[in-house]
Amino acid sequence: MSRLFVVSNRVALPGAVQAGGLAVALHGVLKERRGVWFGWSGEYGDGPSRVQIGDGIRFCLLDVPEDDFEGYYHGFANRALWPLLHYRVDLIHFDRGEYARYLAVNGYFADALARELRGNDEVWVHDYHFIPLAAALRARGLGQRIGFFLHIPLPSWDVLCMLPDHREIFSALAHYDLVGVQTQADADNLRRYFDAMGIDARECTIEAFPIGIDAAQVARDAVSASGCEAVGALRRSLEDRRLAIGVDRLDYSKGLPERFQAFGTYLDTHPDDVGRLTYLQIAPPSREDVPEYRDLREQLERFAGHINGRLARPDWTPIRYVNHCYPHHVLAGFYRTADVALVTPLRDGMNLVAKEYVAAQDPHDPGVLILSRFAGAAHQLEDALLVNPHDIDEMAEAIARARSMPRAEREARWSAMYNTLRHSGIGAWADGFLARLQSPAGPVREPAHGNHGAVPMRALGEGVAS
Ligand code: GDG
Repeated sequence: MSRLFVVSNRVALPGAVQAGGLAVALHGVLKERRGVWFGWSGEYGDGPSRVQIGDGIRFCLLDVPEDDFEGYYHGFANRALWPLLHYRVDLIHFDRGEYARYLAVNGYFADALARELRGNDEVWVHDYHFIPLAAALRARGLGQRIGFFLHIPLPSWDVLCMLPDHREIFSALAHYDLVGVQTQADADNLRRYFDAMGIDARECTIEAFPIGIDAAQVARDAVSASGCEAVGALRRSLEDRRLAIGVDRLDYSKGLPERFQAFGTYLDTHPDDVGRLTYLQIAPPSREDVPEYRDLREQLERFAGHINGRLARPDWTPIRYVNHCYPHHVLAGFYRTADVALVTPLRDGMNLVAKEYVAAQDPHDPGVLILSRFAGAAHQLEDALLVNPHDIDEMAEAIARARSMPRAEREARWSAMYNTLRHSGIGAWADGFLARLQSPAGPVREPAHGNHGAVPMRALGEGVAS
């Protein structure tokens, strides 16, 4: 039986507090397939990989030298690729030294994987941290089937071209047997990029696999969370006021400053709701070592302070801005408490919060989802109130519409969306991707040394960490 290897920047060890739907789904397929999960150990160093076994899964944890990790993770992955792939070309910080470290880290992972892979094992690589990994494995003579899933957007080809050395970077994707993306539009964008650049990607299947959630589990959590202290405390604190909620990592792709402004505009234009509608924004900090994230945090503190200072009353604060992280089941209870969800990223691969909010609602009195047109989820949740997150007035009007929406309309919209979620769950997503990886549409790749483009094998750190 072939084994499955999953590679991601971080692994979800059994019992991790924050284990979400994706971790649960990957644990499921790894257990079934005698799987191995590769990822960074969280430690700096250059020793051999450490193996840990738990929940029937073998975890291979790699230490990475600190300088390499800085260049790879805080540098190229999160200051060049992340903004580029989210259309924030104004925020791209490209540094060839950091790019070299990104390639070197991919080389370390390729060396460690090459020591383990046998026969018809399969590899499933996750996200933008590992774009060149298949090319690095091919350079080491490995012909196994390798799939890649990009969790974040894939912009149009001319945006990709704005990154220096883009051809070298993105042609590496053609070394995968299967590239999965979140939406059909993302798949079209990659195909067009390959065409425009003249990259031979005939052996690479490109397909959309929209990631889902375990909707029934979220619904159960939302009901049982009523007994949870944090949810009870939130409900008591609201008294008879209504709640709007946002839950996002503190990231500039999530459109938080625009959302805060839209809430302020809504209160300015709907004074009846001043003192009656509270907006809870949960925003745990992320990537705090990246300067753009520190700037965003300061900006949001100013915006929240300004709106609260202008509109708060002695007994009411319009925006409750919380930089803490909550476990999934508590979030499910918060979602169910809220009459309105504000999910307005400027760009998002999918956005699982939108789906979780829908799944957590009371079917007999559901809340209203306000959703950015530029989240992958908007391609599936067409019955949300879809908005342009750059249009503050449109978002404010959507809040007004949500607040006055009759129950029958809320129910009809909710049941259409919940139905979609039930038929596109996280388990089906993983199974669909792996089934496609096993039976590709295109020709089968010759083992070893296929070179599809301009990725220099030297740069991929061949043999760097033997
Ligand atoms: C990337 C892409 C794509 C748990 N506690 C907290 C919290 N969680 C969970 C949420 C949700 C997940 O984190 C956040 O997922 P999103 O999809 O909303 O966003 P990203 O983190 O940017 O994820 C995205 C996803 O990968 C999967 O492919 O959908 O487009 O960017 O499950 O329940 N989230 C927050 N606070 C908590 O306390 N913010």
